[in-house]
Formats: sequence, structure tokens, C-alpha cells
Amino acid sequence: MKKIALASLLLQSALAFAQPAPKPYGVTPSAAQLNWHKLEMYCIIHYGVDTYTDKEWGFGDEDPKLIDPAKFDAVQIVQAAKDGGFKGIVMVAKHHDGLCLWPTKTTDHNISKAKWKNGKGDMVKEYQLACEKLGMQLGLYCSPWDRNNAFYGKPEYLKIYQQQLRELYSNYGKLFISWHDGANGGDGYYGGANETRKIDRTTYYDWANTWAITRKMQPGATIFGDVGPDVRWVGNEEGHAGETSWATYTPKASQSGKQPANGEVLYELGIEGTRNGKYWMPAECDVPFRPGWFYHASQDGMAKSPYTLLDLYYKSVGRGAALDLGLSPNRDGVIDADDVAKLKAFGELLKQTFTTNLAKDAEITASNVRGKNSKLYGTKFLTDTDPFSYWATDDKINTPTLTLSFKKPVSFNVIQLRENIKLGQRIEEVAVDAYQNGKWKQVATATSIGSKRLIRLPQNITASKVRLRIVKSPVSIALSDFGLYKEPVHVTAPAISKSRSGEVTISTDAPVSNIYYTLDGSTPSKVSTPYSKPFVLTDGGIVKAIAVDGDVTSEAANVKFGLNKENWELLNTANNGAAQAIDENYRSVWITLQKDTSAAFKPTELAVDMAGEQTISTFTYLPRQDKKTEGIVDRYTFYVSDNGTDWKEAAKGEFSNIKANPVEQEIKLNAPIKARYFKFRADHVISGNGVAIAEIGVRSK
Ligand code: FUL
Repeated sequence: MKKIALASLLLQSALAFAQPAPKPYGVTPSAAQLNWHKLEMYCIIHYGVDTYTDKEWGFGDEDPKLIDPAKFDAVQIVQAAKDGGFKGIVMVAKHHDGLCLWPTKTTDHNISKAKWKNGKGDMVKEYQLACEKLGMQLGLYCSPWDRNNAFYGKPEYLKIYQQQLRELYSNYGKLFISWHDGANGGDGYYGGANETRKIDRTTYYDWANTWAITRKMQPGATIFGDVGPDVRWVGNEEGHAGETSWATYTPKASQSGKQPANGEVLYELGIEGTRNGKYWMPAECDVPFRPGWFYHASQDGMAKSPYTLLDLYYKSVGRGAALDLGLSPNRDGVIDADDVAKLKAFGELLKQTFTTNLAKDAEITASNVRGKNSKLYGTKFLTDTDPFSYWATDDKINTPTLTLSFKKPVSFNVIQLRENIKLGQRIEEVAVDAYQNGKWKQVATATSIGSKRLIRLPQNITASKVRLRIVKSPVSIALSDFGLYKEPVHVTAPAISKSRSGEVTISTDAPVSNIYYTLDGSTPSKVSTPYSKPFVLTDGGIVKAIAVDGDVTSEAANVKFGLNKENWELLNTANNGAAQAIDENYRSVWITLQKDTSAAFKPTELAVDMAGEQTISTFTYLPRQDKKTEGIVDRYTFYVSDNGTDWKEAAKGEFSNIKANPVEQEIKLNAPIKARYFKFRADHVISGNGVAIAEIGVRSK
């Protein structure tokens, strides 16, 4: 009895003297956002009619009968994501082509008209069940832009769209995210009208009331969009946030006098967010695993390598954002074996790197502990795995120091910092020092800490003591985690380049013992051809190479080249600078943009004499790679000729999604054509009064 009384007395007095927790700073995350932060990585799945038409955006007139995957298996797809360490799935239930992959009552253009399961299937349901089975969270993407619906652009469509959301919110369990893309309005089938329909992006979708449906029916879900309101688009489809990236954001409209809205925002601000922004609206970094979001057989083998994904992980999750990787089930309805293997290897790499927190072996001392109360706010909380238990300092102690002392020197290349974000994003800037040879040496600095900040050092550092200095913070500190990690030893994959004369060079940053390569598409190994000097690749093709140093082999680099351009001549030489479009240098760009902003865009041609007959199966267009959009071609016509005078149209269409994802566009002709001349015509550009072409090429295979 006595003991209990004493204990309760002690507890009471401890509580009485306990320092209250620091006051939250600025805006803080909601429960749905906290759940979203916990996931860190998820995969977005694009599968639909585009998988069969080889497009990135369907026009809306596609026959749903195209959907007949022989082996569709949501468990295989979700498992592949899970093996990569991803914690959730965003399923594209309806893309811009308007085909609903669930049996909706809102339109006939849905999965019940597909061949698959004799029209009795429901793909969204299959993903829900697979996620439940594998312990993954589910989110859904339902495109606001609908190129099939006859009512698109009219008030009736909004009702249909909202009803589609209601169906998705009521029949598929709890969602963690409702994903709204910003591509909006343009040409389409629209029930047979075949026309262009423009909408006012700020008002058409009545976002305030549309989001209210989500809030009511899926209170645990975050809402994603260019303007959030819970998770913001980072502004690129490359998978990275800014080196400084705030979890808070105040979106700004791209046109003065307008309200910011999806598709009507200054995207470039999303990459860094806004310090002390109005809303807690962290970034999501979406990036396709392959070059495109949908499956294209021509991109087999081109999924990002495990180390490329690791790099993106540091640049997204490691900057307080989420990584949303796009997976593309193939025509059979499953993820390709090569993609599966790469995901698995990435998952392993994450485990190998982040399983052991070396800081756990250190004695950690702080220059200040809130209320001297180490039981509540001590440094021991820095190395547990709870993101909300934390080390805190007294009010006004904004630039404290932490020192980690090790019995034996440790070697690491990654530093992890996390704040208890329930108390807001507080820290602005930190510096890390390592104690080496009897001296402190600064080894890293970082800004915007937030939910997670990973600093990857260029090489391993060995030190007996490590020090964290908080350099700038407007308020006291609430740091929940300090981690030190070491990546496994590895050799970087070689770089492969080709000159205009067709000479292929394979090189590495640092010397390695050997490089091996293949030209037949197979994965290189130590028995493949050893590389000793540049070689000529006349007809283009795939070059794959590995670097080997001692016992360690790099992952394979993989590059696809077009026909040699050495003897190519331009026919319309009046276009000054056009040669830059065929010089095999992606940095040099042929630009015809004029200073006179009143000048209108005129279709622009580039005609080439290949100096001999060639077989053309595919042509390629690489847009400018300098982040600018003026002059990027989004509609083209491609012609061939035997004499350079009489031209035959061989392909015509749009480069869908080229604005958000300006990667090399590959257009496969209906059938290979033999010709000596080709002509590329830019019919339309995203913006500006001229074209910007980094490279045009053709492939025979
Ligand atoms: C964009 C879309 O236009 C792309 O096709 C893709 O779905 C990407 C994830 O979002 O807004």
C-alpha cells in the first residue's frame, strides 16, 4: 500500500513539474496527412486501353473490348510494389480516355463492355482485395478530364464526375488518397463530337464542393492535386523535390486575377513549397518507372535501375515528400519480369541501407534538454523508431547542439533527421560535423527538416564523434530522430554515349577493372564482350554494359540508339541552326522562337536526306531538356519520301503528356517503311511562337 501511495505521489509531483510540450509552430498535419507521411512510398498503376493502343493519352473513342488481359493478377502487381518497399497503391480507375475500370452506373463506357471476364469483372475491386490481402493501403485516381464523355465541358458532366467519385468512395473500402491530375480540357471524342473543349479550370470542377464529397465519404483520405489541398504535386514527373522542400505551401495562380486551381497554378513553386506557407501540404513526387506511364513494349528493359530508384528515394522521401512510382502492367495484365526484379532489388537495397541505425551505439548528449527533463524530452528518443517521441529544448533555445560519441569510430554515408511534425516544421537549417584526427570538420548542411531529411554524403565518413548543430530555427527544437546509416559497397553503372559518326563510348567516373557489353539486348555478364575502346554502331540498336571492380559488379546501363546520322543532310537549310536537331547532342536545341510575342506559331518542318535508303520503323523526338516549355511540340506529322519532293504521310498524332513528362517520344509507324528522306512537321506547340527541338532520330528496329 505504502509503495503505491509513494509512487502515485511521485507521479503527481512529476506531472506538476513536467515542462509542458513546446507549442506547435505554424500549421500542422491532419490525421489523414499523418497517415500519408507514414507511407512514404506508393505506386500508381496505369493500365487501360492505352496499354493496347501504345499511347499515353487515349482520345476517348477506344473500344473497351481491347481490354482482355490473359493473366490479369492484381496480387502479382501489388506484391511487386510491396517487394520494392512500397506501402500503398494508387489505382488509375479512369484515365483521360474515360474508360471506367469498374462497373459504374454513370456511363456505358466501362469495364462491363470489355471482353475481360465477359464483362463481369471489376478491376478496382481486384486491387482492393489484393491490397487487403497484402497489407497495403489503397488510393484511387479518377481523371477529371474525360475525352469520352459527351457532356464533358458542360455542367452535366460535373454531376457525372462527382457521382463517379461517390461510387469509388463507397464500394472499395478505406482509401488513403484521392488523386486528381491537372491535365484538363482539350480535344477529344466527346461522344462523337470530335472537337476541342476548353473549360475554366478554376471554376468548372467546383472543387470546394467536390472535395467536400471526399471529406464526408472518406475522411481518412488525403486529397492530391496541383493545389492539394492535402498533398501537392511537386511540379515535375521526374521523382524529385527541391533540396529545400517545405511541407507548407501557399499555391499561386498562373494567371493574375485567378484563383489557384488544379491545372491553373505556378507549378515551379511546388518543388520547394513555401516557408511558413498557409497550409500543411507536403509534396508528392510522381515518376514513371519506365519512360512512360502506360506499358509500351518498346520500353521493355528500360525501367529505372535499383540505384536510380535509391537516388530518387533520397530526393523525394529524403526531402520530406512521398515517392509515387508509376507501374505499368503489360498487355497480359501483369508486371514484366524485369520490372519485378528491379523493384525487388530496390527493396533489398533499402533494407540493406536502413536496417541498422549506427547512432544507436552512441552516447548522445545535448546542449539543452527541455526543463532538464530527460524522461520526457531526452536524447534517448532520437534513436527509437517512434516518429513522435522526441528530444526537445527549452523555449528560446533555438540553436542547440547534439553530440554523439562512439566507443569505436563508425563509418557512414547517410544522415537521417526527423522532426515531430505534430508540432509543425520548425527547423530551418542544420550543420553536421565529424570528429576526425582530433578535429571537428563540417561534413554536411541541410535545410527544411520536417518529417524526414536524408543527407547522402558523396563518400563514407569514419568518425569517433558526430555533432549536429541546429543553425537556424524560429522556435525551440522538437527532433524525433537522428540516424546514421551506411549503403552497401557498390560500383556505379557505366555511361554509354554515341557520337554523330556512330562511335559508341562506354565510360565510368572512377577507374574500374573491367567493362563488358552486349549488343543483342541480353543482360551483360563477365563473359560478355570486354570493352577496350570506342566502336561504331552503324544501324543503331541497344547497348547494355556493366562495370566490374574486384568482386563488385554494377547494375547494367541500357541505352537505345537510332540510325547513324553521320551523312545526314538537311533539305531546308534556310532554317539556321536546324542542324542542332540532328547532332546527337541533347543539350543543343534548334529553336525558332521569335522575340516578337505577337507573332503566331506556324507549322515548322525539318526535312532530312539520309544519303541512302533506310528502313524506318520508328521516329523519335527529344524535346528541350532545360525545363522550359516554349516550343515543345505536342502535335506532329511525319512524312517519308524517295526523292525529297513527293512526300507520303507515315504518322500523325499528339505527343500526350509531353508537358509534364518531357522524355524522348518514340512513335512506331504502322509498318516499317523503306525511304531515303523523312520530314518531321511540328503542327502545334505547348506554348510560344516557334519550335524547340533537341533531337530528331529514326530507328530501323
Ligand atoms: C498526369 C497525366 O496526364 C498522366 O497521363 C499521368 O496519369 C500522370 C500520373 O498524371 O497528369
